[in-house]
Amino acid sequence: REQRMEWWRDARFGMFVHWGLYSGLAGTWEGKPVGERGGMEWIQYRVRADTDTYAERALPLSKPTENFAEQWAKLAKQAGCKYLVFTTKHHDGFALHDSAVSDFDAGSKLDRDLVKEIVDACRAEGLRVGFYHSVIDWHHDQYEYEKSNQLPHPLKGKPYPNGERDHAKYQEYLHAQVKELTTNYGPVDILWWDYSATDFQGEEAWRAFELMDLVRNKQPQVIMNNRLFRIPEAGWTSMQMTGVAAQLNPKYGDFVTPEQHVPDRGLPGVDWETCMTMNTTWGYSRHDQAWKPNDQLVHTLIDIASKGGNFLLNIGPTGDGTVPPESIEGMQAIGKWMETNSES
Ligand code: FUL
Repeated sequence: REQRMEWWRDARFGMFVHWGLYSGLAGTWEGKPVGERGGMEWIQYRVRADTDTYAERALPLSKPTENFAEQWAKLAKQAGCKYLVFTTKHHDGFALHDSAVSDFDAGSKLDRDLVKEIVDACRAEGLRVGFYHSVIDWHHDQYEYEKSNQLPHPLKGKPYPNGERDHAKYQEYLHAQVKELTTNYGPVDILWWDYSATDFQGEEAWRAFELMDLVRNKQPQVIMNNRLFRIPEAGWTSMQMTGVAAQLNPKYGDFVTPEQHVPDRGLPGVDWETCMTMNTTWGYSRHDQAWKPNDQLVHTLIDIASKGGNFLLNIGPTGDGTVPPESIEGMQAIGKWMETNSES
């Protein structure tokens, strides 16, 4: 473990990318803003749309340009990031790769393999690559929302449209897609799971240990976060982790992920990575203009690095993959600071 963590501990800074069908919708539903603030990658949930309606509206708006991936990778490189983590699938269930087990994927809907395009672009820039993969899946017809206790599903209170569900079938599907992702794209450096909400849910809801073994067998060097579990002894390592120092048992993952905040005194003895947005949403919204000033971003990086953590800073590109100008400027400001202050 010490050995495989080495590059990650040195890396300090990575770029997070949230891109999916929500990006095309841009925080807008039926011509109206869904809200000015907050995670617009959850827009399907926010408006309570079923998958067909959501996809029908989002798909025509979600078509990446030919060289979108190079732009992301170049930006990351320029900013001084050592790795890039992107959404292979978010909670809406749309897979960015060409999946043999799904027709709700980029292969079927866009005739593209976006995972391959992004991975290739990252490698060309010498970046390490991470897959954010949501175990929550609002689209799958056998996914039991009760298993991820945290959510009323988009059709809350209504019975499942097609009768009883068999969650084991969803688990098969989840494992099959993760197998594709860890088999067909060369080395995967990080598996960034998202997420479990209740204690010990990992096993029951996702067959989490088996899932981790599958990944570890295919990718012996991979580093995984611990979001397949929420376990008392690890603290609430996702979302709102407060000052409680997480005692991470390695069997639950390699690092913990404070979200949108920096632990006051760091987390001594634990590998951690703060992930953060530049405005208030992970997925693109044209309505969110609450951008953090560039110098604040630089200071956050310094703060995190001085406390021994990593910084995973998010961009939310538009439906065609374009990075918002404010995000480009923020990333470049960090890049400039790094250049001026690096030793070599
Ligand atoms: C959370 C998700 O629910 C958000 O949409 C986002 O992806 C964040 C990084 O993780 O758990």
